[in-house]
Amino acid sequence: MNKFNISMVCTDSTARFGPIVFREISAESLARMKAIGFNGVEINIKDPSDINLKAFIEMLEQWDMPVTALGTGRAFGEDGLSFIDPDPKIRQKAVDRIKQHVDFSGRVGRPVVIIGLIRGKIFDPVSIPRATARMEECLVKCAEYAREANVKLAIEPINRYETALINDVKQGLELIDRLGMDNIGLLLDTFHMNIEEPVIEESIRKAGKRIFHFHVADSNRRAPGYGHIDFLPVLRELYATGYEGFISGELLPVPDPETAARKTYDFMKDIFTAISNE
Ligand code: LER
Ligand code: MN
Repeated sequence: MNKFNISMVCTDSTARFGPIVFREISAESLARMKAIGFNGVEINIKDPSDINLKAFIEMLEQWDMPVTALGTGRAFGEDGLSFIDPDPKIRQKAVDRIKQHVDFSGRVGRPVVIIGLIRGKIFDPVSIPRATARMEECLVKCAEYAREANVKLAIEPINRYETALINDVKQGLELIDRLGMDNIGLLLDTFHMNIEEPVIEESIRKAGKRIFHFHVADSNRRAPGYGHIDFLPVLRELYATGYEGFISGELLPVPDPETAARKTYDFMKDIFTAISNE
């Protein structure tokens, strides 16, 4: 059995995206995570050029906290950049922003770069084929650039209430097959899977080695243990694929950030221990 690798998403105070516990990228946040037991940090930033890279790297080294993934959705949520925008200039800006994340990844240990809502929000079924073509064109540009930098991209299937583009593992795997690039895989998120997957464990098995990163939240997007997802078989299946990456908490800071973080760590650690002893 592998090591218990667990991280939490961390963003800055200007973020509009709700389900994040640590809302300041600071030594204090890293110290709080570390004290609970987390051994990595996932960073969600709008624009990598907002970050003082030298100070950031020093802080990570000081706390011995690797970056486990780079979230990119704020470029859509706050700057309106997406792979399916009708304006080709906006699509190019979205690709350029992902390239910046790839460069940033190259400086901080090559964590995966997440392709979440930057692919774009769409609900009208008639528009899906054209949107898919635009998304794929942008994805290929990003993946080619990332391949040169030895960085992986992780596409996250996102539930139908946020977009109609890539809702489940099946669609994610089909997309990856169509693009035929080795450095594109999946980020699976238990919150979305609980809504979209027929059987979560089966979908994890099918995704197998294509799982590049893993988000956890319970069915209500609270810390694991506060909802109805049965995490024991889910994690058992994840580890059975040979996954050695991080489990990363992306969830609501309720009832308060400290309790949500502790609950995530304690609950997942108990499950990891139970699986290790099987
Ligand atoms: C981001 O990782 C996520 O899970 C989505 O809900 C973003 O909209
Ligand atoms: Mn997620």
